[in-house]
Amino acid sequence: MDKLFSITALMILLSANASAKEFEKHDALMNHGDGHLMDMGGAMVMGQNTDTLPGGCDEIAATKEITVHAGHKYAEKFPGRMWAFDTQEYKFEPCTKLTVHFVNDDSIRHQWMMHGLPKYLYPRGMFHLEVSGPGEVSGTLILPPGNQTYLVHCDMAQHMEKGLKAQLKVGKGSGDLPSIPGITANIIEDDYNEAMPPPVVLPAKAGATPAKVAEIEPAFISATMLIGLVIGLLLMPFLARQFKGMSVAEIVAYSVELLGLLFNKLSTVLVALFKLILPNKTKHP
Ligand SMILES: [Cu+2]
Repeated sequence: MDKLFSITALMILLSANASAKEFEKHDALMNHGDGHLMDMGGAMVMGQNTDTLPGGCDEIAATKEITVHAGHKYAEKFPGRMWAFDTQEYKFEPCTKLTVHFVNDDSIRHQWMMHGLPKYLYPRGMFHLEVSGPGEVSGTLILPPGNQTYLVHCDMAQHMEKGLKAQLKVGKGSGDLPSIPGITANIIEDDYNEAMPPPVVLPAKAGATPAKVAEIEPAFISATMLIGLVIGLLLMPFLARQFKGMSVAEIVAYSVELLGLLFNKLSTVLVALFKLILPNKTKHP
């Protein structure tokens, strides 16, 4: 019993510890070469470059340091967004040596990932900072020359789409990227009006006929019923003539006789039809 109690207590302690992960400053990363640094605590730096000048830079134009936060709380001011960086736009002089201190304020994994850098200097054109759970990691790069806007985002599934997107302008930049929270319109705009949104009209393919909207028929008129009605209407004058001067009993008797005759004729026709359609095996040699 004592053993069971201590095991339970240990489990409670462990789970409490797991749910409230403490903020971790990842400042002792292992250097794996080629600007790739990481530790066992879920922190990573890729594309670190502290000293190689990108082509077209004669010297380091400026040395800057920024602290960037990522977290759910920064998305509260952006309707429909789940996560955001605390800043959505950064501007720097070309050839700036930039150190980014990336702080993850959430208990999940986030990244500050920059794209489109020269590939001869940055593996796959990326500079990448990553922290799992609350913590901080720092990395340094040297920005290229020229006026260019670079995408910064978190590459975890759906994190960018849900708001973790920013732009970094070197020099004058090269325009704005879409769907930057608070800066540019979303590519797919959400509608928060109470009224029903208008139906989505997809652009028609070349040569395709416009899709017809199916007309909903009243359910009480079925095809079978319609056929019955037509037959009834056609037979009415004939039946009216036949039934003239007959009693109800006579009408019923005559009708039954007529129906029997009709079924006989119908079955004869059907048999003949089947004989025509079905292959006669006996005729084969
Ligand atoms: Cu993320």
